[in-house]
Amino acid sequence: MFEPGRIIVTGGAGFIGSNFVRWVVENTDTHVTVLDKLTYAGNLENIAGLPEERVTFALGDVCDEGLLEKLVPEVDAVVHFAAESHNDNSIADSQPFLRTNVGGTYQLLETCRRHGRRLHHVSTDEVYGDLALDDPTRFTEETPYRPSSPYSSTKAASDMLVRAWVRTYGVCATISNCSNNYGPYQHVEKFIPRQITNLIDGARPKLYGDGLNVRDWIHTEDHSSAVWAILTGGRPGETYLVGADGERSNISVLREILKAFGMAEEVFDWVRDRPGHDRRYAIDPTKLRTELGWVPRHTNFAEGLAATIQWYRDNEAWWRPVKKATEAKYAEQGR
Ligand code: NAD
Ligand code: TDX
Repeated sequence: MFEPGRIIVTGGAGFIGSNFVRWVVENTDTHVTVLDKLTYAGNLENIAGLPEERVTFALGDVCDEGLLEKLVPEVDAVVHFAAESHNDNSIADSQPFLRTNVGGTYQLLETCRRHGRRLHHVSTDEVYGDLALDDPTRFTEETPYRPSSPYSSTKAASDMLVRAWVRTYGVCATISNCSNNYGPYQHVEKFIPRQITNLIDGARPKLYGDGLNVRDWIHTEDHSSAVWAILTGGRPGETYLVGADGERSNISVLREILKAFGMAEEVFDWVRDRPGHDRRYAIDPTKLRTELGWVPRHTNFAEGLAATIQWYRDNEAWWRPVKKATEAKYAEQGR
């Protein structure tokens, strides 16, 4: 068992990173240094109120070699969430995705190599491309990489760098590839928060294409416990898939949200499909469950969704400042 006293969490002011930081503070004694550039997706509010003796904030870029040289030697491990994370943005402008997702992971690997520090690299199931709706199989750790979007191709590239640095330089690293997260603090550009906040605003939800695309939903708190299990108990050099058997079509998720708002199920707009839109993602989490004994806690999607809707109702001050600009960007894309 690896028991880190101090870790860096890159991207710890973003959606999943901040939920992970909160999980670490609540469930362990480990000290966290959040390293975050505070892009449009980062928000210090996400980690506000956490005890100062447990969490330190460092404003900076994962591509900044000099900064990593200062921070990394002071900790036992780095948990790497920082990324450009939104597919639609990657289609509009892929450059920041190449820079942060590929270049940032490279700098971290090099720094961890020089100082013999452990790295956990957080990645996505999107590196495996998509499955047909009627395909009985799910992604496993053996599925070949077949990314479709600029975003997923940069995440695939970053995974490949990690694997190469493990094999060639013996860097002590693990990788997790997780399915779609939902929960509090998710940016309103993403599917579930966008529809919830549209409805709060009296605007119509927007569904891409035919709405039959399937995503495999996991509550972000279950992703946090999985990352901790892999960081502390995973075998160096190994990849673990993270998922909670949460496959649902977009239209069925949207109908659940509409129902929660007491709206009729056809009150939404069909909008232009995303170019290259992946059809279906599905994770087989057997390795994580059997090897590390991980089990998800949020297995009732309806309950998790209801709590998430309530969170957006209660925290309008958190999302309101970015809602208008997010919708303006979508309007430009015809979505
Ligand atoms: P997010 O966009 O909400 O947050 C990203 C964070 O990284 C922000 O705080 C941002 O400021 C920071 N960041 C961006 N570029 C940076 C840079 N160059 N240097 C330092 N910080 C930088 O993303 P998220 O949805 O929380 O995703 C976090 C990680 O999890 C990503 O690596 C993503 O690929 C992965 N992931 C996400 C999902 C999902 O459903 N959202 C699923 C599987 C994997
Ligand atoms: O308004 C919308 N309407 C709609 O139908 C939006 C924003 C999305 N969609 C569809 C597209 C997808 O099929 O909903 C699905 C989910 O979309 P996103 O929230 O953009 O997520 P996705 O593209 O599936 O990627 C997410 O999961 C994997 C994260 O953003 C990635 O960071 C992660 O790697």
